This record gives sequence, structure tokens and C-alpha cells, in this order.
Amino acid sequence: MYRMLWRIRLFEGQVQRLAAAGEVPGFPHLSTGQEAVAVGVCAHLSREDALYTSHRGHGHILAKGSDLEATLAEIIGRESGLCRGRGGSMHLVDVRHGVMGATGVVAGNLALAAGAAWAAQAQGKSNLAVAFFGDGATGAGVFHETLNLASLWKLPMLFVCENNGYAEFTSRDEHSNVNHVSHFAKPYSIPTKTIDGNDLKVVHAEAAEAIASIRAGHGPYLLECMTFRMAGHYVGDAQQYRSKEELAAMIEKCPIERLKRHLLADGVPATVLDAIQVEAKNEIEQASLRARAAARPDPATVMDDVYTSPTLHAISG
Ligand SMILES: Cc1ncc(C[n+]2csc(CCOP(=O)(O)OP(=O)(O)O)c2C)c(N)n1
Ligand SMILES: [Mg+2]
Repeated sequence: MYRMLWRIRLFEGQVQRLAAAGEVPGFPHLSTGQEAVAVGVCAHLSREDALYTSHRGHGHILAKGSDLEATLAEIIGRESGLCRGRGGSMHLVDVRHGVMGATGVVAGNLALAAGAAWAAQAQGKSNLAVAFFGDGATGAGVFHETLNLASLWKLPMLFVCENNGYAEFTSRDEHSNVNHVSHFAKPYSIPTKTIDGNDLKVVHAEAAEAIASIRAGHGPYLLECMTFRMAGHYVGDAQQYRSKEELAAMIEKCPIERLKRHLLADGVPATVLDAIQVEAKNEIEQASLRARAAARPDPATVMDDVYTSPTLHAISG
């Protein structure tokens, strides 16, 4: 898990550099600072559990097992990418690893995840669906509609809110009187906890409990993970809405440094931890070199996969 935290941190750093160099189409939204939520939750998921993420989904997808190079190749629009370079940062899909999709439609993933949870339930499977979303998504009607049906139908669904205190450039106290997202779960009798999302040990333990409850057939669960977005809303955001002091305080709460301190205290040698960091750096560098060298999609194939095709029949059949 320590290695995965570093992979995500360094992956996002590389996306930032490539975006600054004009190599990333669109606006990537980085998950820097929020890595412990992705890693602590996804550690409990199998390939058959369906993951639905948001516009800030790179970390969730990597933690679920998607290939570093194919994910980066997708973000920079290469044929070797997860979606043959057609989706980009906000439309990453990797069905082989149960990554059913990212979306730029805030809260749109919640209803889709409920559909996957309903399908698993109807088929008598023990799989669950997980939806990662931000605190801003709770302002959308579909969040409340999904809580209602998930509760009513006891769907095997984990709602994971990454409460980073901001929706774009607006702080939570400027757009809601409900200061904790977990409060929304209570009227629907959905079990819920507000936890420290920057402490991997806490996220891992609480996600284990939530997922065990869901797999035991007790219906949905909502985890509200309090966390911090160390980067801007998207690459290029000048962050004029928050102070240097606020940013400095966040860096103090870095989830990677936090786990490192725990591991050192548990007797893991610093040399082992340093080696993991270096290996992750090399992995990202190699993945980036290969992704950037890959071919771009042939413009003649632009209509591929737009309309129903034999491939789609193969997936649904
Ligand atoms: C339905 C919809 N409304 C508005 C937007 C514009 N938008 C993009 S990100 C965002 C804020 C999302 O905040 P939050 O859910 O807290 O996620 P975070 O960016 O903090 O991870 C908004 C309003 C959108 N993409 N989709
Ligand atoms: Mg937010």
C-alpha cells in the first residue's frame, strides 16, 4: 500500500508536468493528497467489484489495478491507452479490472454504481459496487435519489465521499449548512462514518468493516473520508481562493509522510521505504517514456466504437 501511495503521487506529478507541457488534452484533475482513500478502500476489492469514479479518478483506477502505462497513454491520447486514446482523463474505463468508468458529470457515477450493485444482487453474486465522489456531489439531486433506492433495495454499494472541503473554488461552508456528508445517510438508515481520510491505517480498517457489512447482505454503507486536495481543482488553477497558510497546513497532513512515520515506528527500515519510493519513480518514468512513444489513434478510426458494434454485443452477451 505504501508503494501504491507513491505510484499515485508520482503519477499525478507526471500528469501535471505533461499537462504543463501541453501534452494532455482537456483539464486533468489531480488526486494529490487524497491517495490514502483510494488505496485504503481498493485494497479490499476484487476485479469483479465494480468501481465508478469521478473527474478526480486517476488514483482510484490505479489502486484498483489498472496498468500505469495504459492509464497514462489514455490521458495523453494514445492508441495504447485504456480506451484507445478516445476517453482521456475524465473517461477512463478498464472493464478487465472492474473499472466501469470515470465521469465528468458530477454525481452521475452514483446512479450507475447503484445499477451495477443491483445487477450483482439480482445475479446472486457477492460483489459490490463502489462509487467515489466529492463533497460537492452531494448538492446534486441524483446523490439523494441514489441513497434512497440503495437503502430501499439494500443494494451492495459502498459510497465513498472524499470530503476535501471544496467544490471547484467554493469552500463547503459557502455552499451548504450541512457540514458533514455522513449526515445525509442517516435519514435513509444507511450506516455511515466520518473518518480521517489521510490516515491509511484508519481508511483501510474502516473500509474493511464497511465492505464486510455490505458483503454480509446488510445493504449500502457511506464512508465520509476527510481529506485535502494538495493541488488545484485542475492543472492550471491559480488557487486564489485559498491562502498559502492553508496549503502549508495540508502538506503537514500528507498521507504518505503519515504512513511513513507509522511504518518507521513499527520497525520497517528507512532503506526499505526509500527503495520503494525510488522503484515507484522508475516505474512512472518508464511508463511515461513508453506511453509518449506510442502512436496516436488514426483519425480514420474516429467513428469506431461510437455506434453499436460486434464488440459491444460480445461484452453484453
Ligand atoms: C453535473 C455537473 N455539474 C457541475 C459540474 C462542474 N464541476 C466540475 S467539478 C465540480 C466540483 C466537484 O466538487 P466535488 O464533488 O467536491 O469534487 P472535488 O473536485 O472536490 O474532488 C463541479 C461543480 C459538472 N462537471 N457536472
Ligand atoms: Mg470536493
